[in-house]
Amino acid sequence: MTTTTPATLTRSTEQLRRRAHDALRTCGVDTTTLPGADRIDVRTPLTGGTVATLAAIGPGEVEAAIEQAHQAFLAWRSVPAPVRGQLVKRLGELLSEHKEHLADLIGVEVGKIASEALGEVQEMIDICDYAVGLSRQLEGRTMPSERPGHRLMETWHPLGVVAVISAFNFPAAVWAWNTAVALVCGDTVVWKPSEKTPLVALASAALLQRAARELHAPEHLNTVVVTDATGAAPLIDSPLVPLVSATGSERLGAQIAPRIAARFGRAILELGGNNAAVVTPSADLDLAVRGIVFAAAGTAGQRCTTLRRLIVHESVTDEVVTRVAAAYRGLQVGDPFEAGTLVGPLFGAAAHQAVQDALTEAVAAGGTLVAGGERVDVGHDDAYYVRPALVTMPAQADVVQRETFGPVLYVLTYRELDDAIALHNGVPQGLSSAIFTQDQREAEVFLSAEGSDCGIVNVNIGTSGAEIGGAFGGEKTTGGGRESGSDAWRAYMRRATNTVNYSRELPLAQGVSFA
Ligand code: UN1
Repeated sequence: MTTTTPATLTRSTEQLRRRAHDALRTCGVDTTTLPGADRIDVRTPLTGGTVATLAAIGPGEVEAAIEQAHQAFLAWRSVPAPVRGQLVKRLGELLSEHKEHLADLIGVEVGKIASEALGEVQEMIDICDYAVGLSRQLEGRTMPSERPGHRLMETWHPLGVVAVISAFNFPAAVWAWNTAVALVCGDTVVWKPSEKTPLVALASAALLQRAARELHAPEHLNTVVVTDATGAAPLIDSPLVPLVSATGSERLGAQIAPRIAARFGRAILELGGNNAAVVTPSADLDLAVRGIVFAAAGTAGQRCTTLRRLIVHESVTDEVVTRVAAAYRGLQVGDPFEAGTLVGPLFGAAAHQAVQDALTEAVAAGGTLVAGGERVDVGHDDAYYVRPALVTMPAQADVVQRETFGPVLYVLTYRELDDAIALHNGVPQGLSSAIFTQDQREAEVFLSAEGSDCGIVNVNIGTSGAEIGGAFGGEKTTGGGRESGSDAWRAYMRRATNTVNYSRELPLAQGVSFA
């Protein structure tokens, strides 16, 4: 692809490095004190330059961290849940206080625009609020016993050490969803952030540590392990880790799920998405276009919930394509710290190559590149900025079946809603989905059992930007896990069914007599 719109980035790697280190120090992190010998360079996608060098740890140290977390669990599980909630309350306050510092780190490490980086931190604050309330609502049921003088009930107990494995694109919020809930549930956490984005992880963990110290909570409730896949092996394999909550690619899920299953561990998997929106003839197109552009081009297409497929009724396809293409041409691509920028960098050379390969494959399959796809030169060879791409496709193609983690939106057309739903569900993944319509029948069909097969099904909003109050996750190769709100907390606890006999008899269930 050709290069376009030279817009030299005035910010230097050195300025970004200083910005990151200031934020880290303010959050209480000393980056020189991590153990281990292997060094990891943290690069900013803004320039491609190195902003920090950290020590990586190996499997032995990860195992030690799990052991410490297990010891912490043995103390933490006996602290009353509402008291555990107080720790999460303090964490939420500290996150609010340091909102801008954390957002700065996300900006430097991931390349999110300021508003989205602040939004990610807000999501962390929101889940803390949610978890504080939850700490007084970890309720079990009481069911009628079939036997006289008996009570049948369920109690929920802390589970143990939770391994949280998070991806580069939400380097802090996904940890917070898991950890705020895990902590009030009485669990402890060992967190492996992407080794490419460990800085905001260290800062967030330092804030939690400060909260724990202030409230005299046990040590080692949450430990960050900066390590690679080899180092992280004990998180997958250790019997001291009853739950692994992992966010990443479908490939990652396929590697770790059988290992966790082999030891009868639990997994919450949040893997690939290939999210689609159906646009029907009755859709409010002003609203639909705004929703589509944010969902497809926001975060430079690097959310698991990013809109990747548009399934448009043939009567409105031309108009939708024209309007989305026009909106794409108006998007400011470049320095994410610059006011007005809506699309920051891709996360490195591999991400850029994946986008270019997908576009080549789409065109070879008969697709037409209507807008975008070209690299934007900002004066740094190792920084990869692209204009969001819009591609019309004559029919289904292999490339449309895959998640390409960048701003590529494929457009397919349909005639009957049933065909749209078949196209929609005809991919391996099942995370998020949307329909734009003003026809209640169409909306209800999409929401029904015969409609979208995804974990998130929206009407008249895009596929991304879910609130923390709902359960978050998806079906099929997305992995089936649920995190965040609603009753997702139950996965972080173990259930005990209790039958209590308060009579003087011993009636057996099912009327069995044994005498
Ligand atoms: C992710 O990309 O892994 O719904 C998480 C959203 C955000 C979370 C995305 N609340 O887009």
